[in-house]
Amino acid sequence: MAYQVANKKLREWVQEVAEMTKPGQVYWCDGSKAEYDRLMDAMVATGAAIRLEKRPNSFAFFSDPSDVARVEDRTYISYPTQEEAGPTNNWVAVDDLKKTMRELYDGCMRGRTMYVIPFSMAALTSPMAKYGIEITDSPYVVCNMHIMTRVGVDVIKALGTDGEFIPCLHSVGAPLEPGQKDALWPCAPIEQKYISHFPDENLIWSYGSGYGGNALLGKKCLALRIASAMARREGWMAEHMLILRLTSPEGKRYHIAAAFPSACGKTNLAMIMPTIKGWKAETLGDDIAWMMIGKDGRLYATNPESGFFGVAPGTSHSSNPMAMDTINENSIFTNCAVTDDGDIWWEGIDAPAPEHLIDWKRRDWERGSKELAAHPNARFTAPARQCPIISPDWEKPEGVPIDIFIFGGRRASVVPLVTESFDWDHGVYMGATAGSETTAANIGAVGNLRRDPFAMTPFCGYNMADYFSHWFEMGDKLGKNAPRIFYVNWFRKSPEGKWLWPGFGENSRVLKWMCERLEGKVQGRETPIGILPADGELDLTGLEISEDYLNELMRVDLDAWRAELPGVESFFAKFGDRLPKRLSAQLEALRKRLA
Ligand code: OXD
Ligand code: MN
Repeated sequence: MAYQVANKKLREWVQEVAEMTKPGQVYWCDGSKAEYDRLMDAMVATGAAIRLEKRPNSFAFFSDPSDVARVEDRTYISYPTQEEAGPTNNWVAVDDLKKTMRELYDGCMRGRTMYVIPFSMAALTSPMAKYGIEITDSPYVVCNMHIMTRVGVDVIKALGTDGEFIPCLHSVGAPLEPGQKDALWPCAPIEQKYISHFPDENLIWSYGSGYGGNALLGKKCLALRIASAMARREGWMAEHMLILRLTSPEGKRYHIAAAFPSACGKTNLAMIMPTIKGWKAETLGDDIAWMMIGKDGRLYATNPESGFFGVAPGTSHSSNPMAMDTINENSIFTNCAVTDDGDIWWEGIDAPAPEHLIDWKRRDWERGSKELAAHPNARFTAPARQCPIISPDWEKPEGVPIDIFIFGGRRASVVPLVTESFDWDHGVYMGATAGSETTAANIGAVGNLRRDPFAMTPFCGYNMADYFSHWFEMGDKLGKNAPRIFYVNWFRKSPEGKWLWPGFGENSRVLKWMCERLEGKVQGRETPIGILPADGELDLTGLEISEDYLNELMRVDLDAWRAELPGVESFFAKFGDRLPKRLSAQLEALRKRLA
């Protein structure tokens, strides 16, 4: 051990895990650049990583073809009873799940190094910070954690002799026998993968996958699943939301937190370049918001992460120039294609495909090939501080006060471009009934409509019905300080299947309307589903959009909305008596307004 660890519970837990997993050696991480460089050099030497000549200190990795995304079917929220996990989570009883996983963990790190990673979610000095210790046998995970979280000896110091930490155990589940050649991306077969959470103990056990949220346990496992359960107990919020600051030409600041399911352009919105004159945006977070009520009664948000783990395909200088500038250096690319001159490439990047690439399956790829060169869920891992529009306040310990919540999803029809809720309860209904057509970020069928309340379906660490109640309770506590709530759909299509709205930087027009609603500068138009922009309220200066498209974007198709009601009703029915009455009352009120 390169440093002293005064925390007895931590020392004992590490020893207990080492006895169970039987690694070749144990290494305590210090979070230093030297450590990062050493691990990367070693991975380049084995061929697991490729050093990219064109991007300083950047590396490409390729996963096993079976290990390319979060595995929701193998993700468990484990309580003594299934009722506590609720109908949207996979559940196995605590003792049974632990028994199964202990058998898998037994000797699973043989022949490998066991790394102990002390990390903080949120700036160490933030009142919202939570400390975690991830134990992993993957050096790739260590390097990603260096970027995504604050790793270092400072966390060990902050823990002192008896500070609380969240134990996060991870193994790729591929022990090495003496003399056995390691795989370039070791992992276990799908039926042995387990991403397990024990919220009563603030405990995470992950086995068998090395990819993203399955393995970088600070992100979805800690900062959402475990944190959401803690937040409910402690009266705060852990949400799957980006955080953005918008400044008006008059210099007034608005803070926006927005929840979208995976791959709905969340990172693009987080790094938006407004196309409307005089408005400026700053990024504070692209995926997760932790929010607490401040002394002034407002809701303050902080981004617990320190990096971006963004979807690469489709990212370009036109879709997200700020992301492109963020990933010029010190970045990790996973499942992107690699060019002959040592750069990365993916479908939808600015440059046309070169004649030859190494594709994400490490095969030669020729231009014109029918196969995708990059996996649709290929990712970049990049330090948040490298984002050119990162807010100077992104690490402010107390966070920023939220004015606006946005929910949304990917809907080709039915849902208009923007709708404001009538009040908090109606906003909670909007969040609770949010739906999206599925994409490649989650393993499963692509293109089905899935109800994804608050974009939290895969991330809520307790019964979702109780989570809805928690939203109502937070609204009651916030009272007149509660953020206003809006619902957006950037993805509506014409009957011919054409996008109606240009999206990206043009979404700033919609954000401006929201800010003007807060100021009472625009009246909006009341409809049965909420408040929409009245004619002429959306600033379309300089945008070419046909009248037909605009009308279709703003159309409230009452028949289509009525046709959605049975789906919402059966979705709500899943929660039985636990569903808050205030939510069923909202459904009834909507039914009446649509009648
Ligand atoms: C993500 C996700 O990776 O939500 O952020 O899937
Ligand atoms: Mn996400």
